[in-house]
Amino acid sequence: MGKPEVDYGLYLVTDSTPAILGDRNLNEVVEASLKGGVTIVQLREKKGDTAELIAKAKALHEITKRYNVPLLINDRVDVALAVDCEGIHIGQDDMDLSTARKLLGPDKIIGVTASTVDEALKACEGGADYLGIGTVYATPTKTNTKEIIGAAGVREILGKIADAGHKTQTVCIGGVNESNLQRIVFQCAAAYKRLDGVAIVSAIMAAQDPESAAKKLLALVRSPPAFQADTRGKDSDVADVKTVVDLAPSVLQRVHETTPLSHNMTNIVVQNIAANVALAIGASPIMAGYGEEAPDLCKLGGALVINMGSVDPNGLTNYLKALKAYNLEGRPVVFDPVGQEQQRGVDSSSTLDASQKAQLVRELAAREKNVVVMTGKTDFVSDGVRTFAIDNGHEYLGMVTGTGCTLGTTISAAIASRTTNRLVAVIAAILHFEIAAEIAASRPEVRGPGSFVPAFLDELYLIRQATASKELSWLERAKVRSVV
Ligand code: 3NM
Repeated sequence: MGKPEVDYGLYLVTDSTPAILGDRNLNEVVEASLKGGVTIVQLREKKGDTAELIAKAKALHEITKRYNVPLLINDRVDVALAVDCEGIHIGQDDMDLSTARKLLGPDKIIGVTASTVDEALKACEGGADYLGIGTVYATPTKTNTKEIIGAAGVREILGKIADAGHKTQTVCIGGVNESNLQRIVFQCAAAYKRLDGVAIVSAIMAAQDPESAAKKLLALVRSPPAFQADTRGKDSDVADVKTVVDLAPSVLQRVHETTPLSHNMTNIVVQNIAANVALAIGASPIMAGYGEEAPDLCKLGGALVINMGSVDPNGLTNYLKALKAYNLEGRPVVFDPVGQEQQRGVDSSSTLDASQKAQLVRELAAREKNVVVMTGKTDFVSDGVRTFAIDNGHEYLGMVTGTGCTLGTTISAAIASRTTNRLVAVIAAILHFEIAAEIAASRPEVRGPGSFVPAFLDELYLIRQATASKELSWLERAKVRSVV
């Protein structure tokens, strides 16, 4: 007979507790989810007599068979044997894998829970068909979980499995729902291995309409997230400084021509200057802090700036709504974690040397699959593959509150107008911003931070105008280096 081909895409784990199932009928809820497209089902019952459990499993198996979807039983090998369903799922405290395999034979599916690299490798070596990796996020559905490992923990496990040459399939579990599914799958992916699916309890079992919940979740599993659209472009392998610098004017010109929306959710200190900077560089600023507006604003082809300075709980709720909207729409976001350094214990930006900063930025960019910028006397920019250092700018930028934050606004306009090859767009924005500061600071009438601000706005504007008419002498000041 052989083992069936299994699609782990949308893996439903049942839960009959009142908190999840309420007063509904288990079989009806599972059948609705099968109609919605669930690809595999695990019956997970932590209570009940054996006879009762076998009866439940038998009835459920009749249903899953009609949909040609495998049914696995959590923990109970005896129940799986009794109903001759397709397999079992075992946790680390359940029967060991080799005994389970002996009892079930080679053709049954056996899945194993793993929350560490060691557990995962052992299960792969022992012949598990798939791993349930978790707990990704804390979940009220199961509170006695061993470890919350986050997407980073899942990614580490996937990486080590791939390094060891295992082809074992994988799903993740814990806190997965409609709003975070695509991000989790994206963030969990290691270089050579990605998840084959997601395992879900409450987002289906507790849904008002399990069929439509499953349908939506399956669509999210099957399609690449909008935010994963090509962000690196044809010239993504551009690594030499000259080409990167030569591409900068095209970015400024596009901002000038397209007037992209720069949606700023920024701190109270910066609002005014950020709006003025946006206008000077040719973007269209909106300082809309109300999250309910974001689903409309994100459709206007712009980018969002989230600046964490002076945030409060209410602001955070609004930020999250806006982030969700921009992610769903696949529009770019600049996240500026102002003032987070000390809380994270890496007020390191001042204590790290240049090569450590470059490494930190590159590793963070690779981990987050994003472009990361660390500003300072020397700025470091990386997309995880290419890393550049920029030595432009002026100390007055650090003496006027809010100017640093407006670099985020400048970057937002650049990445809104050039969504392919974001690294090039970000570097162009930094050069525009910092060279404008240098030129402004050297003006005779600028005698300190106060007179610097209007001169800086002027120079941002003048560089934009010059670039639009192909006058590029400002760019000769660019001090960009490639760092490895
Ligand atoms: N196992 P929800 S977490 C059944 O970490 C289960 O092994 C977990 O529920 C593990 O999808 C979990 O509602 C519950 O968050 C997942």
